[in-house]
Amino acid sequence: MSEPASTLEFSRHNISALRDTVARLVAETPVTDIHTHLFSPVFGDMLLYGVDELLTYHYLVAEALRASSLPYEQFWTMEKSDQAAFIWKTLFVERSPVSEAARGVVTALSKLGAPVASRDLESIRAFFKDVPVDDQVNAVFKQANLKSVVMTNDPFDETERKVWLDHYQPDPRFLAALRIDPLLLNWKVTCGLLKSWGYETDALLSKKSLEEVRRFLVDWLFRTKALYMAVSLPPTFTYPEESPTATLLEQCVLPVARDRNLPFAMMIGVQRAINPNLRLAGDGLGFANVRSVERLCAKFPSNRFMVTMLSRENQHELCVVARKFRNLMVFGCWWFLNNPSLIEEMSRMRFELLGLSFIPQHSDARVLEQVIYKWEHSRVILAKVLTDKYTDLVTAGWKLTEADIRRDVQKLFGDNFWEFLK
Ligand code: FIX
Ligand code: ZN
Repeated sequence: MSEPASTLEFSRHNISALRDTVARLVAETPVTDIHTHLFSPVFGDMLLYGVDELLTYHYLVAEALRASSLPYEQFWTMEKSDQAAFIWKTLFVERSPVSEAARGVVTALSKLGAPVASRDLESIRAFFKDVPVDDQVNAVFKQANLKSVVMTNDPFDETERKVWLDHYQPDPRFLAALRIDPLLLNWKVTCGLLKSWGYETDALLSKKSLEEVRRFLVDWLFRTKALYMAVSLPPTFTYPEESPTATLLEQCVLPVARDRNLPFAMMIGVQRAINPNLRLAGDGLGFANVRSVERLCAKFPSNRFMVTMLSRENQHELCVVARKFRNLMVFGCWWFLNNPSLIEEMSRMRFELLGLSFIPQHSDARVLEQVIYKWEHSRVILAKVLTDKYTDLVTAGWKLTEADIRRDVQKLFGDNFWEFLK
């Protein structure tokens, strides 16, 4: 029998009780993590986990190579375990791991009970040795208090494609999203690939070609049961424009999304490979054009758009556009914004402009154990900001109950997402 909801009412006279209740409910409420690069165990080695994967996360690769004079090429010739040892030495032994990604490793390892205070990588490795992947998934999901995660599923990735075609088995903890960057951003190459898979496509985007792209999308949405389609777009993304991207968006992606009642997620602002020597760690960001988002929301009112942007300077304008278009759901503090100072700034602005009608965070986790720190760190900040907003509210004379807070947090941590999918 679950505890009856507390009848405790909050006012300006019991703010400390309010703070404690918000912190407890934010910690207790399971999360649907709507964008990750995790994979269910059926995808085999595509699911990254363990301390060496945590240490060789591309965020830490960039930070470690910046803090050292090791030649890039020498790093890339190292075995992963040697790369991890180099990063541990550089960022955790020779200096304090104060960056968000480095502190995250400490949080994740500590929460799982690993001897991180020893600063001894070998004893940390020993702690995780031979832990079965399913046990690790269970332990991590429990520790992070996750209901489910949404994967990033790329039908153009040969390894992943094979799993979907040969032996995929659903796992309710790992839901799918269909990622279509190569279709939208590299049509010249992708049209040949689709043709090799039996779709009658050509470079000129003929009527038949567009029909076949729609068939491809329907095939893969059916195969993956994807909750949404997604793309990561450069800062230069503009709509409308005369381009294969705009044509494919208008003629294929958005019509199929409408027909299948699916949102389309746009992650806008990544400047790929500004330092190619860093490989996956070499991406940067740029200020993007929010008017393009506005125009898509206005022109396609029957489509729903989930949008996150990478530049801090785009955030306020994006919130204002979201105020005007209820088919726009703002989500997450993406990548270089996933730092306490910016999560706090963005969340305050979003509560003040959008109330509770946004999705405050996603993890973007690439390594299983990262969800522990990405959600632990964000929950602390969201609880702090939400407490401040509730304090302002009760100070203005509103009466707030625990049931109100529970409802609001459930919206932020999953209900807003699931409602937006309906
Ligand atoms: O496009 C994306 O999904 C980005 O999140 C990734 O490309 C990026 O490497 C990442 O994982 C950022 O957190
Ligand atoms: Zn991502």
